[in-house]
Amino acid sequence: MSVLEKTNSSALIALEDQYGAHNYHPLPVVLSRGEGVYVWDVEGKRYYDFLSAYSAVNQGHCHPKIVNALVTQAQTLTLTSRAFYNDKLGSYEKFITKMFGFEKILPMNTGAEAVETALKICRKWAYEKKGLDEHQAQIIVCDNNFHGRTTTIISFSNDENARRNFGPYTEGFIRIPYDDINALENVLVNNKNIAGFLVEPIQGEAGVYVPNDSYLKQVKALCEKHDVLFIADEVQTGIARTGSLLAVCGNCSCENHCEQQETYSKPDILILGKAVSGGVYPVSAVLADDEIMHVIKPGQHGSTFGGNPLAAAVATAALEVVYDENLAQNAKRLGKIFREKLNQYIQTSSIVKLVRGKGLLNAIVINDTEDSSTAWDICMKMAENGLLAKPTHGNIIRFAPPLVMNEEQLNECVEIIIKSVKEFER
Ligand code: IF1
Repeated sequence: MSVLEKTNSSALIALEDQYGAHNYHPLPVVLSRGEGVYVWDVEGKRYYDFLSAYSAVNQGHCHPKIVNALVTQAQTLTLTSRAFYNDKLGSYEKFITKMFGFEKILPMNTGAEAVETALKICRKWAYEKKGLDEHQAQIIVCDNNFHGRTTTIISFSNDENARRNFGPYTEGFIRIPYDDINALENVLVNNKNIAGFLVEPIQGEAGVYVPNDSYLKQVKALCEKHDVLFIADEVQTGIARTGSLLAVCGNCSCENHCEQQETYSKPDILILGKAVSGGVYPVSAVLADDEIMHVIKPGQHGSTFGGNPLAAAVATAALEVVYDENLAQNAKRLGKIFREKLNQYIQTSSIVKLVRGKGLLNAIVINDTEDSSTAWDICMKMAENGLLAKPTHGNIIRFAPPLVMNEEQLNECVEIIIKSVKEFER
């Protein structure tokens, strides 16, 4: 590119503004390079990435092992469709099922597709195994859920901005309060047509809500008792983000699947996305044991790209990195330090109300109204100071750096965050 062709941030933002649909409101930063915990904008300014593409880049930007797998496989074979076998899918399927302790995987591409897949499997299971009457199956979901943006998924959202004027909506969902085991039991006892319960082990978009320690254990027990499938959406919380391999692992921070752990609440259906590929390529997965997965027969579900050899090679490498670099343990350790340091600051702060989260999925709540611009303004200030994060709602800021961060970097980041927030103290 010649010097004359080089464009700056504002010109690139103007391009997107003119030619792209306005379905996002990004921070005005134009990124052109990433490495590990860092990204650089087109002017060459370096930032710590505290969003990690919504927890997709857990392994860090452009991880050499993952990129190498991508390049090598891209030069060999990328896509065959599932009309034929390919030589990468089977070994990936073996690897990921062993890693997470399930008998089968159904490979897809995006998180929303994987959620849709789980809903279809759940309904079919309910009719063919549980014996519900046709068209009667109901799936329980939670208030303030976020599971993606398809027409069915937004049908059971209560975020008016996400769902208004996209109707008519898909039927068959019952919404209950999150982290409320009595509400779940109440529906299960009074409704015989329940097929499953779809839940985020920690609610991300809602503002990083960590449920009661015993919630998921109780959910599992209740689902078992009422012959209902426990479906965990770990698209955002999975792959070491919360300091364990999965959020349903509870307080165990080993990178292995260890079912014997007392804190483990094994879902009947596990939904993964985002960091399955380290953010290098869209890869999602639905995992379940045979008796559930067997309800899907040829022609009943699939996707042109799902399970392609490029995805299989990339995902295998990305999941290996979780073991290679002890990402769960690192997330657990650094997350504790992060919350400790911010809690210390909060003691004397009038602008930050609290910090909450698990592992390296955290959020601070700003002492202002939901419709205020304070969180946005703080994010702009942090960007100026070299750290990128995005508000979720007007008064909550989510912090989710790549899990390959070290303690020294984390300390520097905490300093940037506190220094930025301080300018808003009243
Ligand atoms: C956007 C939040 C994150 C998810 C869970 C499924 C999906 C997601 C638990 C769908 C996706 C995203 C998508 C992103 C914003 C975002 C998000 F702010 F909404 F909460 F991650 F933090 N289940 N989450 O969190 O996965 O189809 O997108 O691959 O821009 O909509 P997808």
